[in-house]
Amino acid sequence: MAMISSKDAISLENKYGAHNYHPLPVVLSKGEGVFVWDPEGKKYYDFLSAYSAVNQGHCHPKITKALVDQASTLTLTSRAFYNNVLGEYEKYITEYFGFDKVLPMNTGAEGVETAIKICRKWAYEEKGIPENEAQIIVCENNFHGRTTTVISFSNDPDAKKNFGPYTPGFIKVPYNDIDSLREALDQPNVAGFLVEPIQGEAGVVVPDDFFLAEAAALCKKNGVLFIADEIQTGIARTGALLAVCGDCSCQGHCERQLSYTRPDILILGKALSGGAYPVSAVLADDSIMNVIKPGQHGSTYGGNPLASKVAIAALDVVRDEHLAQNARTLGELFRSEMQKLVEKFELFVKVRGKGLLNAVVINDTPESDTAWKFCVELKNKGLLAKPTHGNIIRFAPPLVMTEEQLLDCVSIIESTLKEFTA
Ligand code: IF1
Repeated sequence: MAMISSKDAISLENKYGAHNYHPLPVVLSKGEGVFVWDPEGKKYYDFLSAYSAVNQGHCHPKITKALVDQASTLTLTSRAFYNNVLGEYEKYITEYFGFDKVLPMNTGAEGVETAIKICRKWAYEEKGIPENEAQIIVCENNFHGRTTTVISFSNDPDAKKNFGPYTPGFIKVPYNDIDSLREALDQPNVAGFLVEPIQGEAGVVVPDDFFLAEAAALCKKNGVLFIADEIQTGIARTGALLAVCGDCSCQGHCERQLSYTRPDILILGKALSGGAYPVSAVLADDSIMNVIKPGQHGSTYGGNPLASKVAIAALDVVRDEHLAQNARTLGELFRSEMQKLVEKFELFVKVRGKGLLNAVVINDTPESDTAWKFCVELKNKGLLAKPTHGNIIRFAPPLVMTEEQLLDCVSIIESTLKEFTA
């Protein structure tokens, strides 16, 4: 069968698919490393990385091999029975990140929901908070997924409106505001603090250097669980194995703990599988994880042999190819190149980010379509990126990018700026 054209692919989606997205007008039919192609054969740099799920690059051969080999052996047993891969994966990932136990799930939102349930159960059974009174502190402009409990504590009208009634039990504080957090922790029945180490969807908002460490210390002092949502910032994206690793670059197997803010509960997703299969994970020590007893939580696909083999391969690649180090080095180069464009062109107001999770603020209002139009021009020149909110463009290539490829992308961005008229 001849490959479908971009035009036909788009019209099929419009006719038969729910309109829950407004994609950039480009159709992808092949991916390899930092590149993707459309059905007409045009080649693009992928500067979104499927929202940081393909940190290892598209169709990484080692991950694909793990997927294919296991797919023709045993894909799913359910947890009604044991399988010969899950235990190996659980040992591997808990040693990799330094926690006693892992609860395997599939999507990021399921990981966040799982962490919320564990935190609440711990609060009632270990901390002695009265049942159904647990409060979890979250930050303004958070993004933790799209299930009804998670959007209950969103303040983004698009994510929240007309999906009520909402789940109670959440207290909102401004992001990167230690005083507000300290105040919120004085409220009764606080069980946990759920936070993105860098706010992705809010526009790659990087907190002050001390924020996460001080927040974790305040939580410890108040007997509240520090819950890090590293679904987007984790797996080497920000130039360390985890964003909470700060400047430490131990590439996993954390021995040095130089500037590491250890969460009580760590949530992973996206690049945990390198984009090959939905895999998420919640990690914690026994004193917390053991509140979950048989039959109290789970999922049909959670911890399946296919996901386990894919995740092992994906984490191997992160360590073996030193992706955190590469993200750190290339990220510094990218931000310094973008800063030159900020100084040279009115359209670029500011660049911010960490590692290869960066964003540029565009000189127009969040309601304008200038950022969108700029991304369409970038696409025409062979670079795919997408605005987050209105006037902020996220730039997040796969972490396997070379310096030469990065500089090629910088020149695409610069030539687009030269020719762009809003
Ligand atoms: C979309 C962006 C949004 C996440 C964090 C949990 C989840 C995500 C920090 C849930 C997912 C995705 C979802 C996708 C677009 C993308 C995203 F920030 F990455 F750009 F939406 F904010 N925690 N982020 O970033 O994980 O259930 O999706 O596996 O919904 O449009 P998921």
